[in-house]
Amino acid sequence: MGIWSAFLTSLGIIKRKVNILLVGLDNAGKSTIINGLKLNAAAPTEIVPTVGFSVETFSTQHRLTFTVFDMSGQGKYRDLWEYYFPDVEAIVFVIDASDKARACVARDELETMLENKVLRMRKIPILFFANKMDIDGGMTPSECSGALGLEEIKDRNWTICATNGLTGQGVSNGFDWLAEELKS
Ligand SMILES: Nc1nc2c(ncn2[C@@H]2O[C@H](COP(=O)(O)OP(=O)(O)OP(=O)(O)O)[C@@H](O)[C@H]2O)c(=O)[nH]1
Ligand SMILES: [Mg+2]
Repeated sequence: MGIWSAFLTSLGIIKRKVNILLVGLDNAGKSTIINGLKLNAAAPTEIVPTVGFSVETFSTQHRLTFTVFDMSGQGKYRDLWEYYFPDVEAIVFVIDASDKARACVARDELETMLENKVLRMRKIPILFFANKMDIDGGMTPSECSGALGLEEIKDRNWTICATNGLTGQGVSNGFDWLAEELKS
């Protein structure tokens, strides 16, 4: 960012742009959550499994413009996630709270991610969404946290919020937290 842009951003005249990486297993609800944040989301869009990745941009009331790299969670595409680690300021990791059977797979993917050389050097925050809170019998955020071993993450800031991707409930709480983290 040039000096002039930095000055205008500091005055709140232009919004600061931040890159966010959106990851999690396939079917977790990543694209659904992001679609709900887009301005034109009033028109229902059919969400299909993401192939590779897609890029979405949206603004919030936090004077930030988020560019979100919405990654596919399918096994064959998960290797793509790491290519974005050097260029993002935060990670959003979506957990399907109703999918207890695959919580261990999500934990493995999270551990692999946290062991990555670039991420070990970059202490960027991670926002976890315990999504599909509307489904009965699903895990609570604290159960998700236990299943994925989140309490073991000591080297960076993180939080977990319960969300409903279909209604957007809980999503703004998460982005409020992220905006606070990104202030500095
Ligand atoms: N009941 C319920 N269904 C949800 C919720 N969020 C997403 N879904 C559904 O979950 C399915 C998968 O959603 P996607 O947004 O495509 O999931 P994704 O994480 O982007 O999946 P990939 O692109 O394959 O990695 C869709 O049928 C959504 O309608 C939720 O909070 N509750
Ligand atoms: Mg998707």
